[in-house]
Amino acid sequence: MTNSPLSWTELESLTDFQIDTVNGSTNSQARLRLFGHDEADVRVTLYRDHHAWCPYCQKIWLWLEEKQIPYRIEKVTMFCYGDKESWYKRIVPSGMLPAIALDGKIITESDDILMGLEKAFGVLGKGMNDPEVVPARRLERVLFRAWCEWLCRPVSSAQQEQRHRQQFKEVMSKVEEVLGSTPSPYFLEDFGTADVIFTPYVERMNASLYYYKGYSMREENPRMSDWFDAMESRSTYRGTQSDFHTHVHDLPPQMGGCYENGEPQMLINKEKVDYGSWFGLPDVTYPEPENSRAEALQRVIKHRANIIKVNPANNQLFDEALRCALTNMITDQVCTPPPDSDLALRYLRDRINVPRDMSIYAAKRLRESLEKTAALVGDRQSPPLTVRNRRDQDPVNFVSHHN
Ligand SMILES: N[C@@H](CCC(=O)N[C@@H](CS)C(=O)NCC(=O)O)C(=O)O
Repeated sequence: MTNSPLSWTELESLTDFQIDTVNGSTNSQARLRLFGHDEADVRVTLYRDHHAWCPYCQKIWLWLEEKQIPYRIEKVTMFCYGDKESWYKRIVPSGMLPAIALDGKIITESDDILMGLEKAFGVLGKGMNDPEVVPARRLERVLFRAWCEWLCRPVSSAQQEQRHRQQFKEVMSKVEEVLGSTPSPYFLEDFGTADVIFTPYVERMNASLYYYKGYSMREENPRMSDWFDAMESRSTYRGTQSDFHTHVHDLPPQMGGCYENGEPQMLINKEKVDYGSWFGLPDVTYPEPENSRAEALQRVIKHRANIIKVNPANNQLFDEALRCALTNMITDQVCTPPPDSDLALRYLRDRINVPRDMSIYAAKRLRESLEKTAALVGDRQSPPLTVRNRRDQDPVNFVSHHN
């Protein structure tokens, strides 16, 4: 039997999800992080991008969270999804991210930022210039280049594609060796700077190679898999962690293109990431928290006016369709949306952004209900997400104050 959708007020009564953005665990909504300190203790402002797509920003974000340094966050638009704020260009004329203000002094370049932070607050485990960290940093860049070579260059033959895959796998086996050289799952004996340095790009490699190349980095490399599991045991990492869907569609404009190889496994993986099921993808392995649905519901309710406004469908039609999907997500009842609302529901399904909007499992739950609800009235897919820019995600539609 089919039910009518709950009202917004009824939906609101079904979620009690809330977080303390300032003193609670790592989250992407915070504008201020205190870790129990006074606001007067804040010496650092981190300038990072609105969507948490910038890998170099993630590096600094994770470091500050691990060290529990009180800091402020100012969010800036990346060129690929909107216009750079003029106030930021006055501070950093190139517009590049990340940057920090440390005691009022601006530092750019993520490695220089980390060294500046180390000088002010001490190292995280072993520091940037430690003789054990330096080779790990170098290896990260070698892996990065092998990844770019494979993912971001069009090839003219299957042999060339094979060569790029082989080159990447060779570097990966060195990474496996380093990870296996200590009893801990981390790069060195203990968690530290080396792990923070590797985090942003291995997360993006795992997503993009699965989707564009049919290569499952986390599943094919046991030490890497242990490393991801260990990272996911840290609430700091969980708070910054993105998912496959977000990454595979945020990378093309940032990287200047990502190339599919069209192989059978790749086609299977792509289908899963784009159309579901999102459960069971090797983007996360810790168990789903009990409140994932409540989180998704609370986040949509909070931003519902803007979510409805930016959707191409008629507002009234989408309002009802969205409530149907949320009703289904939170009550498990089937709720048929208005006719022709399938495209509108899938438009949102394709634009949930992790961790900006919600955490990884909450996003999976929401995508699943949007898709299930859409499928009740149609099988139309909205046009593929654009690859040259993501102006469909311009934060001006969501942010009302100065930044
Ligand atoms: N070498 C720099 C690279 C930083 C970088 O490439 N930042 C990109 C984003 S990940 C950027 O700011 N691009 C300009 C933009 O997208 O607006 C660092 O380590 O900080």
